[in-house]
Formats: sequence, structure tokens, C-alpha cells
Amino acid sequence: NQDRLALPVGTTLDRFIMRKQEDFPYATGELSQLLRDIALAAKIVNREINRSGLIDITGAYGQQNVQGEEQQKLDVIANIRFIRALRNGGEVCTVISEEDEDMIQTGKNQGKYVVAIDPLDGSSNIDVNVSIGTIFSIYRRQSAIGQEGTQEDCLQKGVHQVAAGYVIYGSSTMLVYTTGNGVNGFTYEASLGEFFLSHPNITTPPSGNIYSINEGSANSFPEGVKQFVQYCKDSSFSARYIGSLVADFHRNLLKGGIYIYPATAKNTNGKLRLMYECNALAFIVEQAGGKASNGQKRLMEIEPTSLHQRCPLYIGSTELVDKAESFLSPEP
Ligand code: AHM
Ligand code: MG
Repeated sequence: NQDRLALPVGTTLDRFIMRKQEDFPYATGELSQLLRDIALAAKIVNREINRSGLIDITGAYGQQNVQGEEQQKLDVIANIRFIRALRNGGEVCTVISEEDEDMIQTGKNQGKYVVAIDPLDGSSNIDVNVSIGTIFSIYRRQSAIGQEGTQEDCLQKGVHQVAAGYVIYGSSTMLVYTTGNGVNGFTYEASLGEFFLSHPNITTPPSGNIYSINEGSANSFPEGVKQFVQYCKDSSFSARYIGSLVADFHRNLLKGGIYIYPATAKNTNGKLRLMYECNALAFIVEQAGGKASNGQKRLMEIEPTSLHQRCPLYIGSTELVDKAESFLSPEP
């Protein structure tokens, strides 16, 4: 019933999650709790990010770090915060994170879910006050409950995601997520400590005139990518590239456009990570009516083989991704 699903702008995230759960009579509430855990950690990380410019002068303005401990880098802090929230929540048995080489066992072996997360993406922008983000994917474990999650639980295709989302720490902080029933965006109101529904049922324009790619590497782009970039120029598109995947993706999602991180000489399989960067955004863009591919095939159908594997990314408005693919040679 569509009417029941439509909730008004201004609904808090907690209420939204609760109401969505009511639409599934057999839901146990565990996924809802997991999403709330992530939102809570996002608030904490947001607070740390907002203070980050002050970190080196905290002594000077009178605030001491409680434990007197050395300040750690923000991406490390974000990793600690998200892992702690996921561990305490109890719904997740295993986590894979950009910050950790191996799988992280939470010790909560009753947890039904596995999470893949990039706790703070856009590392080159952290120190210069430019938008950064968190990206997450949630999968249902395949192994039996009661033991640690396995590598197979972690290496599922993107099509098996049960939910995915991102947090953008930008001019506003927003959380955008999908559980496979459309995409909704929530904006954070810091003085109230709440995320409010601000972007209900996000759909991405079928086409657009923004292209986002690091043209500094143009000399080593595949021939088809060079041709597509030339097509964008011939069409007088706008070039926009922040260098924070979440921020570049979010802008293009709302305005229409394409983001590309192709294979290059330096990164022969692209730079971005399949499990905690590409798949989550692919799920979101498809739910918003857009498209994600590795240049040859649907990104969410790639069979993963390792936790940190990389993958070329072509993502955004369907017509533009189709156009880019038309310049590339088909899979051998
Ligand atoms: P990171 O995980 O080290 O932060 O790198 C990922 C970031 C993305 O946010 C961004 O889209 C990309 O790297 C930019 O890479 P480049 O500087 O090569 O254009
Ligand atoms: Mg990253």
C-alpha cells in the first residue's frame, strides 16, 4: 500500500525506520536496529569531524582530551566508532572495513547480518575542510547462526545487499539509504541531534550534463574512456570532481550526471573497492532509477573474490552510463 509507505518530510529517521518496519509484519526489527546503530555512530563521527580543525589547538582553547590520549587521525576514529556501534548493537556477526586487512569478528555470533563499511572515505579531503563520507552495505549472513561469520558471508554479490547507504559530511550532514524499496535522504539537525526526512523517494534524472572523473590520469585512460570524455566536452557538459566519492556521487544523484573511476596505468583495476564503496552506491543508484557498471557488466553482479578487491566504476544517470559503455569494448 503506497499511502502507508509515504511518510511526510520532517519525519525523524527513527520514526521512519520504525514505520517502515511495520510494513513488514514478520520483520524482527533487527535490521531496523542495525540502521539506528549506524545512524548513532554517524552522529558521533559528525561531531568529531566538525571539531577536526580544532584538534591541534584543543589545549590552546582549554579543552583537554578526557583520557589525555593522543589525538588519532579522523579515519581511524571513524573506524573505531562504527565498529564499536556495530559490535554493541549485536545484530552483526562480522564486519569488513577499509581500515582493517582482515574480517572483524564482533563476537556477536547470534547476529544475522554482515556489514561492509568505508568509515571515512575521501581521505585526501579530511584535512582541508572538504566534504567526506561514510559508505556501508548490509548483507544477511549465509552461514548458520551461533558461530563466527565466514569469508563466504562477506563475499556476496551486490545483488544480495539487504540495505546500503552513505553519510555525507558536507555543508549539511545527510544520511541516504535504501532497503530495496526506494531511496530516502535525511538531513541532520545538530542542535536537536536528529536526522529528519528531507529528500523522500529520491529519483535520479535519466540523463544529465555533469561528468566526474580525475582527468589528471587521462593519458592512461582506456581508449573508450578518452572518447567518452571527449563526447562530454563536445556536448559542453560541466566537469565536477571533488575527489570524495560520496560527495561526487550525491551531487550527480540529485542533479543527473556520471561518475567514472576507470582502470588507469596506476590502478589497473580502478581504485575504488567493490565491497564497501562500489556495491553500496550501485544499489542506491539503481533504486533511484540510475545505473552502475564496471564498464562491461552490471556492477552488482560481479562475483567478489577478495575483501578489498578493486573495480572500475561507471555510475550515475542511465543514459550517460549507457553512452560511456557504448565507447568501451565488450567483455572478452
Ligand atoms: P580513499 O578510500 O583513500 O579515501 O580513496 C577513495 C577516494 C574516493 O573518495 C574518491 O572518489 C577517489 O578516491 C579519488 O581518487 P583520485 O584522487 O585518484 O581521483
Ligand atoms: Mg575509501
